[in-house]
Amino acid sequence: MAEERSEEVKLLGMWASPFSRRIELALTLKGVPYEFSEQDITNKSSLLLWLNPVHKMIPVLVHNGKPISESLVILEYIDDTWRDNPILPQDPYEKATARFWAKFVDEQIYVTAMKVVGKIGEERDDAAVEATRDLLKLLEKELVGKDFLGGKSLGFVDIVATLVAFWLMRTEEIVGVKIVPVEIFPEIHRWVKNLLEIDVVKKCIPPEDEHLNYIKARMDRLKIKPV
Ligand SMILES: N[C@@H](CCC(=O)N[C@@H](CS)C(=O)NCC(=O)O)C(=O)O
Repeated sequence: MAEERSEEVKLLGMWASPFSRRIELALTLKGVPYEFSEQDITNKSSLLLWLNPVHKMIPVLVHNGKPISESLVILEYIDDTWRDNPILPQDPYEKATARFWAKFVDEQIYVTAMKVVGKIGEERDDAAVEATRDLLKLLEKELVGKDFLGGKSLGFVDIVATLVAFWLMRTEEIVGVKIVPVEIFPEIHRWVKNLLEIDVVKKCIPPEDEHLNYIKARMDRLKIKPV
């Protein structure tokens, strides 16, 4: 009988972080057991600083003692290491396209939306609501005729864009403005419904009330006023 290799998979994360949640989603989708280590990002542990000395951020995945940082890099590592339920397409062009949209979500949508929700030392920027919508319109177009950004089933870009569905769209209530109104973004709303029909997704998103309280407390702490 083949001997089963014991693996250590540990995730340094934070329950309310969309970056951390996307890693939990990928691991759960692939059925990889892991240990979760909740981190206080306002008082970083020496373990986190040691494992991610460059960015000093969660998430960090530790696989058999080796740390991997940056959620997009971690997702690809997970897909390369545990081959069941692939999240990235095999075709090189489709794979490059998925990476392109994932970067767009993190480098454009998230960065712009943070100007609405606020970051330490930053004033809220009202024009950012419109700027965020302009970017979301590009994602809206990508969803026409598709159940998921990955096509017929949940894929890499969907996992990355859960940030829009379960962070950005949740903040609307607190920010006081509909950033993603259904009249302008019917495809995005249809996609969120599709996501919520997947048990693994439901299992891996932060509980709504606690999450809203967390975002609100953070905005209060940063003295960011609703729109
Ligand atoms: N580009 C990073 C972003 C991760 C990130 O923003 N993590 C936040 C929590 S949501 C963090 O650790 N913040 C601590 C800090 O900024 O010092 C990734 O994709 O992993």
